[in-house]
Amino acid sequence: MRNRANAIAAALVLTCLIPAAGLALVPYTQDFEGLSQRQPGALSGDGWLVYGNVFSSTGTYLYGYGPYPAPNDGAAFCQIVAGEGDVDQGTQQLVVFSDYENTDHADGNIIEANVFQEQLIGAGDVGQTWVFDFQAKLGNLEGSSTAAAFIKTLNPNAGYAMTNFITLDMTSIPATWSPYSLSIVIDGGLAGQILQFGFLNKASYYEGSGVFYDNISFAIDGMIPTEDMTWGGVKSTFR
Ligand SMILES: [Ca+2]
Repeated sequence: MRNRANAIAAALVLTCLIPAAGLALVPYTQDFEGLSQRQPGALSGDGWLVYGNVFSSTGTYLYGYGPYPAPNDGAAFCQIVAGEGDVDQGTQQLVVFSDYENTDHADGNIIEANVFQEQLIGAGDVGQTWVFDFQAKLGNLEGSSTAAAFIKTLNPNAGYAMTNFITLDMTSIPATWSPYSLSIVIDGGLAGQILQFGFLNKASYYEGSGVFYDNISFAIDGMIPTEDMTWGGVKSTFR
C-alpha cells in the first residue's frame, strides 16, 4: 500500500506539472527488438510495471504488493528472451510468468502476477474505442496455473476500485504464435481514471506459468502505431 501511496503522490505531482491536454491515452507499440535482453532495467525503462496479489488456496484475498518497476532477471514476473519467435516475432520476445521469488508459493497460496503498462484517461478520450493487440504462444504453463491478458481501469478517487476488468484467457492457447485482441470503449465516467493493459497469471507451488508475447500495440480502433506519423508523442497512422 505504501508503494501505491507513493505512486499516488507521484501521480499528483505529475498531474500538477503537465497541462490537462497531457492527460490522455497515448498509443504504444513494442516488438522488444530494441530493448536490451541483458539490462535489468530494460522493461521498466519502457514503462512496464508489476503488481502481485496473493490468495489462499481457497481463493481468499490475502495481500497485494507493488506496483514495482518490471524486472528483467528471469526470477520474477517477466523477462526479455530470444529465440522464441517465428518470422513475425523477430529475435526477441517478452515472457510473462509468476513471481517465483514470493515464497508463499511453497505454502500453496495462489500468486497472481500482473505485468502491465499504465496510463491516465483524459476527458478527450471519452467516446473512443482503444484496442490492445498482441501475439502470443504458450510457454511452460503447467498444472493448475492460468494466464490471461487484460485491460483494467481503476478509479483513484474511489480507493482504486476496479471499474473495468476486460480479460482474454490465455491458459490453453497453442504453442504456436497467434494474434489476439482486446478492446475498451472509454465512457464519460472513465475520465481521470487509470487504465492498465498487460498480462497476468495465477500459479502456486512453483508450477510453470510462462506465456510468450510479442508485437504489442495499444491504439485507437482503426489506428495502428507505425513509423509514418508522429501522433501524441508516439508514431501512428491509420490502419
Ligand atoms: Ca520481437
